[in-house]
Amino acid sequence: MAAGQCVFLAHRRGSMKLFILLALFGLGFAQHNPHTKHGRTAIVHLFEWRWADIAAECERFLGPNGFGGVQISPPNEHIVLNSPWRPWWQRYQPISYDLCSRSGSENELRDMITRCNNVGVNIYVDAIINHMCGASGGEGDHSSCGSWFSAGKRDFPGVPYSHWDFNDNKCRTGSGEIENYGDASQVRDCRLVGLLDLALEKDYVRGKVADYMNKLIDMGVAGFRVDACKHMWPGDLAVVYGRLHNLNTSWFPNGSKPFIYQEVIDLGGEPITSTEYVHLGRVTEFKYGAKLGTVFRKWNGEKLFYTRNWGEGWGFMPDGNAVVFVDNHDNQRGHGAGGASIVTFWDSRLHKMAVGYMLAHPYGVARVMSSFRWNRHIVNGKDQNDWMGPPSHGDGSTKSVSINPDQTCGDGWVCEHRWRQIKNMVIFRNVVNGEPHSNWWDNQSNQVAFGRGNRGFIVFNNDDWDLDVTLNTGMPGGTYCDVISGQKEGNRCTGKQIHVGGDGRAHFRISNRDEDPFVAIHAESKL
Ligand SMILES: *[C@@H]1O[C@H](CO)[C@@H](O)[C@H](O)[C@H]1NC(C)=O
Ligand SMILES: *[C@@H]1O[C@H](CO)[C@@H](O)[C@H](O)[C@H]1NC(C)=O
Ligand SMILES: CC(=O)N[C@H]1CO[C@H](CO)[C@@H](O)[C@@H]1O
Repeated sequence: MAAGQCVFLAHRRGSMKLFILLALFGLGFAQHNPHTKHGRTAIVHLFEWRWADIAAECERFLGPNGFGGVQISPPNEHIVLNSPWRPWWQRYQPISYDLCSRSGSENELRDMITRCNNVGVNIYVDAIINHMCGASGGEGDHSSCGSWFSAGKRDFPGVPYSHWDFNDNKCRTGSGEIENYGDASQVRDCRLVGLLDLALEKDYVRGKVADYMNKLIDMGVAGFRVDACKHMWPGDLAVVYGRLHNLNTSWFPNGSKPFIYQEVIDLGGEPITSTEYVHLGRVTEFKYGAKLGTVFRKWNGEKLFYTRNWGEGWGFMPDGNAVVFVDNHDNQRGHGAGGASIVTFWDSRLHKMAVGYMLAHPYGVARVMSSFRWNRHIVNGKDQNDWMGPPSHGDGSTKSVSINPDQTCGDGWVCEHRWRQIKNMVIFRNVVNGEPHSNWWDNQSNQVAFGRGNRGFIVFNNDDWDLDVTLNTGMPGGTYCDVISGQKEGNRCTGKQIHVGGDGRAHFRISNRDEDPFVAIHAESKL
C-alpha cells in the first residue's frame, strides 16, 4: 500500500522527488515487516506473563493455532513498589537494562525466545527507552535485579546513567512535568507523569539504548513495541533504530531488520501526530479501537454498516503503517487514550465480535490482547483499582498461568486469545491472508457481512432483531463449519453448518439472542 502511494506521488511530483521518497520509505520499509512465519498474521500481547509460561504457551497453543508472535512485557530491570502493592506499571519504570524482571531471569528469557522461535512464534519486546523510574522513586535496591539506584540524584549505576543523561535542564516548564500537550517540546523534553526523561539526543544515551535492544535482537527477538514514542523526537529514534542489528539468522532471513511498532497516541487534536513516525516503523492506530468500540456499542448514532469503508476511509493512517487492536493494557483500565468506548473482556460478547471484526478485516497488523483479571471498582467513571498487578503470591511474585481441562485459563488469567471464537478468527485471518475485502452486504443498520476473496466470509448481527438472509459469499460450493459457534473437528462441525450453493450463495440465520451473534466460514473449515 505505502509503496503504491510512493509511486503515485512520484508520478505527480516528478522524478527528483521519486528518489527522495523511495529513499525515505526504503529505509523505514524493512522495519514495517513483522517477519511472521508460515503465513501467520496476528500478534498476541501476553501482558505480565512469566517467560516460562510464554515458552510453554508457544509450544502447546500459539504455534499449533497459527499465532505469529507474542508481545512480551518489558524484560529489563524495573522498580519494585510497595505502595500501591506491585502495580503493573512498575514494569514501565526501568532501573537498568539487566534482563531480570517480574517475568523471570535472563536465562528464562533466552529459553523462551529460543523455544518460541523453534515453533515459528516471534517475540516482540516492549521497549521502555523514553525514561527511567519516577522522580519520586526513592533510593535503594528496591529493583527487580537488586541494583542500587537513586531517583533523586538521577543515579542509575546499573546502566550507568547519571544526572547528565536526563532532560532536566532541557525541559522548560516550571514543574519539570509535561503541562501542555499543545506544546511539542514539552511533550518530548519534560517528564511524563513524573518519569525521569532520558536525553536521547546524547550519543551516550543512544548507545546504551541501542546496546540493550541489540542484545535482545542477538538473542532472537523479531522486533519491538516502542513505548511512549510521542514523548521522543523522531530524529533521535531514527538514530537509535539505525544502530540496530539485523535479526538473528538462526531464525530469520539474512538481512532482516527488526520490526518496529511505535506507541503514539494520536486521536487527533494535538500538534504531534502519528505521521511524524510512520517512516521509522509502524505506529499503533489508537483511533481503531476507540471507533470500533463506539460502533459496536452503537453510541453516538453509529451503525455497523458505516464500516463499509473501514480503515483509511475512516481517517486512519495508511494500511502499511498501522498496528491495530481493540483494546490494550492501558486503555482496558482507563489509562492512555480511547475512553469509555473501548471494548474489553469485561464486555465479553461485544469483545468477541469486535476482535472478530478486526481479525476478518484486512487493515493493519492485528494484535490481540490477553489480560489478567483485577478487582475492578469504578467510582464516578474512574477505576479505583486500575493499578493492580498480575495474579500473584503473597510475596509479590507473579503466579504461573494454569490451564483448565476445557483449555481456558485459571488463577485470574483471562486468556482471551484462547477463547474459541478469537482463536478461530486468528486462524481465519491466516487462511484469508492477501485476499481482498469483497462481497460486502448490509441492511443499512447493524447487520453486515463481508468476504475475503473466495477464502472466507463473515456475517454480523448487532441489531436487536434476527437476521435471516441469503447472501453471495464468493466461496466455492460445499458445507462449511461456522468457526464461531464451534469448529471443524474431523469430518463434522461442532457448531452451525453453512451450506454454500454452486452459485456461491448461502442462507444465514443469526438470532440477536445467540450467545455470539456472528458466523464465520473459511476455506479450511469446509467439510
Ligand atoms: C543467534 O542465535 C544463536 C542461537 O541462540 C546463537 O548461537 C548466536 O550466537 C546468535 N547470533 C548472534 C549474532 O548473536
Ligand atoms: C548476509 O548478508 C550480508 C550483507 O548484508 C553478506 O555480507 C553476507 O555474506 C550474507 N551472509 C549469508 C550467509 O548469506
Ligand atoms: C433498517 C433495517 O433494519 N433494515 C433491515 C435489516 O435487516 C433485516 C433483515 O435481516 C430487515 O428486516 C430490515 O428491514
